[in-house]
Amino acid sequence: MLGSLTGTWFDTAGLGMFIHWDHASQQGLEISWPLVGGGDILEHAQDVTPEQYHSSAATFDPQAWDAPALARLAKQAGVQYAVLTTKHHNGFALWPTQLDDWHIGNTPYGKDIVREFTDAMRAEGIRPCFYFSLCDWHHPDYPAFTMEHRPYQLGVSPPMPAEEQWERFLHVMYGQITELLTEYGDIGIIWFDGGWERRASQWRSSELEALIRSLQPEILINDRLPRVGDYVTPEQFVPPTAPDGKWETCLTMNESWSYNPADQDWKSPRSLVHTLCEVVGKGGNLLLNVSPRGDGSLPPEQIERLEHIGAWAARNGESVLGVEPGLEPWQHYGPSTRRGNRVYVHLLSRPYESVTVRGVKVKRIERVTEVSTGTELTWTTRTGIIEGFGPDPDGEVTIDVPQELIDDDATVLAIDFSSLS
Ligand code: JFZ
Repeated sequence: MLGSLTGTWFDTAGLGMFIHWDHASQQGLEISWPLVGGGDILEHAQDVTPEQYHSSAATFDPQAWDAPALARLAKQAGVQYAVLTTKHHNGFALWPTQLDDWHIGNTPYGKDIVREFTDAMRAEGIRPCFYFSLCDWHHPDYPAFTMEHRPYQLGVSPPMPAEEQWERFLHVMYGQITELLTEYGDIGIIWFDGGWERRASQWRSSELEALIRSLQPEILINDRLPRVGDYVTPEQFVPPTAPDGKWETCLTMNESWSYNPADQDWKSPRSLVHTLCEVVGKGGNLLLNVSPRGDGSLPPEQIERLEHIGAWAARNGESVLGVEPGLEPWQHYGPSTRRGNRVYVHLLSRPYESVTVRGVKVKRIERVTEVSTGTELTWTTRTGIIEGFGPDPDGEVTIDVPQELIDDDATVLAIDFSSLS
């Protein structure tokens, strides 16, 4: 476990929304990676020159960007926090930073997207959070990535600029982080990325952490600033067993982070519901990504998926939002969660006729219900013959699940116990 923070809102948040967006969405390019040649890590990342990539900042004018509408869509899906790419590896800032001229204020749009985002999310009760890339492939003092630097080599630190250049870059970077953490109210998470290009000593990680905590004592810092981190961030993957401490899986709906019409490899809405159940059952959060188009609107495939999750959450959301992990994996063939004396079991396969949950205090079971309809279900219990004479035996409960109550996405059963301690 990296961090030592305990008991924060993050522990039971369940669902977050990631937003990857910049001016190059006008070109339908995956975010940042095309300018270094695509890279082998992202299947659908194109290969364009840095000049081509950066060129669309000049025409960025997302008139269909409607932050309040996005916040409402997020809210109905059950989203508790939202993370916006304030600045990705390509270096373009979605707020009018005073430390550099490469920002939204110098585009035809002109307005502060970070402000629109934080205001809109807060209005829906969603915690605004900031993604911030440490590496900056545009800033001359980083220095900027050019064709001469190709091929991009993952895991190889690019050459350091002269000392005074690096000092200037750190001044800009620390200044930008200070702007983000002083001008926009309370921020839930600062979600760093791109730290692999330099060492902790070069980022001055401890100094940066101290600055962040002085500006925002309650903020969470993810694990991608080398040697810092309150929680771990498995990417595009659900760990087979729960990581130690706080964690969050970030996941795209297709295989791209930003709007990329060449990528039609969509995950099914049902599989997204299943992933949400799996992640929350292991004590993590699902940070599900969306990718606005160049005009700011969301692609219909993404709206459809958020609405689908929202419809499921309207029926069953109490089992994934504001809950703790439930049973041990051997107790039930699927995810489970818990709130107080109520255990939720998620059925990610269709039961033939019944579902059995093992290793529970069977005499303390008061009631079993199907969550979306509130229908009370019948059940029987079994214990070892000798144990059954004891006052409080462990045993198994077999719950009858009528076919007509099977949910198209994931059926949820609630088992109420008189006590669970
Ligand atoms: C990083 C970003 O590069 C990506 O664009 C996106 O923002 C994601 C959430 O985070 O993803 C990475 C970064 C580095 C590696 C893989 C994915 N890597 O080193 O293999």
